[in-house]
Amino acid sequence: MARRLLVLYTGGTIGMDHTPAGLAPVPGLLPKLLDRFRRDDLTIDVVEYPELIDSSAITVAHWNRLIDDIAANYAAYDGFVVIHGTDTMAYTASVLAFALHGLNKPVVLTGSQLPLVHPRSDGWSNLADALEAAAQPNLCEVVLAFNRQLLRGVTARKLDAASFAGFESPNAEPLAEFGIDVAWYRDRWRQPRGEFAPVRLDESAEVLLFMLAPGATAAQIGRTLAERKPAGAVLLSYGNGNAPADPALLDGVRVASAAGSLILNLTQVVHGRVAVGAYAASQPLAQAGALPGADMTPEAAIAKLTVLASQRLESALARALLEKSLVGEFND
Ligand code: ASN
Repeated sequence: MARRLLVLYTGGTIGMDHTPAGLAPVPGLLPKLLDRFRRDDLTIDVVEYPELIDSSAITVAHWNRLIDDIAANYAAYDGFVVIHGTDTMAYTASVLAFALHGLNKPVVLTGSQLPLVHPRSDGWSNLADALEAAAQPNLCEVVLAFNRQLLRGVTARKLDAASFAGFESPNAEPLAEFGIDVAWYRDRWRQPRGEFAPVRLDESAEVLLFMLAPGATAAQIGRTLAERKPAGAVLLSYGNGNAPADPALLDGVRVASAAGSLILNLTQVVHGRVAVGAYAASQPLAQAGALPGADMTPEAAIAKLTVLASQRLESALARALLEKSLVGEFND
């Protein structure tokens, strides 16, 4: 029987064309171009979103629409392809991975660096690989198909805006590589867990991202944390999770944590992990209440905090879940 795939088209460069203001999405263009992929063993339905966006404009409301569309069509399809701009694709992939509890089918995000209408577009191969992955019977996670690689959504980052190799998983291996033959690394794929039970996001939950820098930044981060007491915050510290023992920073982490804020300490370095205790300079943040985020990507951390905050869990449970790998976000 033919595999049934649903393509949700949200926007991005892949379906753009030149307009007087620069590249912009053109309604109707991409669904027509997708005709090229029709074949007997695949049924492909396409939903073009009413407002096609450059993914830099993505909001929590857009994420809820994707979650709702996948949930509403979950039983009717074998796999899903989300066509998305590259700028925030890693964030959306991460949000879907944490929100789609018990996912038992592939959800594959893709897009391109050059539009399909460009003669050298990378979009054709990305789409071909995404459709191939979405038709895999034993893939039950959110992944990203790009530049002939299949990456786990929660480990992928946009690291290059100037080449076709837009995405990498800095701390993880790919789940497949597409060549003349496809190398499906099935031993790296996650096993299905539990019943499908998607979580809708709380659009009012405040989740913030801060990056440390020498100078006035540390104290400013502390003051903002103390004032806002956000539902969640990611702090990109140095190296293996080190930070200055700045009294305003530590006080902000302490005050916000005591008020229930979930604060994750991640490193601003692309490769490697937060390891509390590797350096003495990692201890004060931990003692003030920040939890170590290991080698999670910042995108995955924002997504995990957004989904946990939306579930309104008791604080001890939320903190325990933050320290556990839920969908492959930690890599050792
Ligand atoms: N600005 C575009 C977007 O994220 C970039 C792309 O898709 N290559 O929508």
